[in-house]
Amino acid sequence: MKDVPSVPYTDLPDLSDEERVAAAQKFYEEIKERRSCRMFSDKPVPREVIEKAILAAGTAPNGANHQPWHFVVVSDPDIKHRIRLAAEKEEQEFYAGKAGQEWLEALAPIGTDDDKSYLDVAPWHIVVFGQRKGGIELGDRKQNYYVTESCGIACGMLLTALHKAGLATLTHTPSPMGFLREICGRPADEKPVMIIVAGLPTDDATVPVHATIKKPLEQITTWL
Ligand code: IYR
Repeated sequence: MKDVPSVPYTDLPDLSDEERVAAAQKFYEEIKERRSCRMFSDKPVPREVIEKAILAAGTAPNGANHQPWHFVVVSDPDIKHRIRLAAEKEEQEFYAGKAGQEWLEALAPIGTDDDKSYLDVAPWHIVVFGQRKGGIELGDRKQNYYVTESCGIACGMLLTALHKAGLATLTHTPSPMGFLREICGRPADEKPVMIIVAGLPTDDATVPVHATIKKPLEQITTWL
């Protein structure tokens, strides 16, 4: 490593091996209860929860530390409704055949359709944009790197932070998503990545059994 200005790396918890295993197990037990929720209550959730979750997402590893993301947080019912209508317009075509038979068959056990009424109901939409240009200083127009990967990791951390705060979430990816740029007033060099819908589930919310089946460790790992 070259000699660049540096600070000590000291803030990792000092755990025994047993404590590490227990901590990893505890987090697994927590995060395996995360679900993609499509049945939201309109119960309000404080803005501070969303702010802190976005701060957590903003610490994600990313290309050259340019932090190539922007989060548009929508609670205005009119804007949420515009997003719903535009998303449903795309989804109508998608489910009417644009997706193709194989994709529609893959989605059948999840039971999704073009009704996105939860977009009106949930208190928060977090629309995530990847910035092709930017840099660390406000107003920078440098090239950004690994924008897709960086935003993907940030979205994962955002979902995790929201789940830990007791919120239900949904990653919603209408296709194509260009309309989000216009509704959210973002520039042409930003690419919509996904909408993260956040709020509380209805009292009688359910999730498809299909979505609860997770591959075992042996199937998702190779140890060399
Ligand atoms: N965006 C659509 C379709 C959809 C696609 C995938 I891949 C999913 O895992 C779930 C849904 C929709 O939201 O209905």
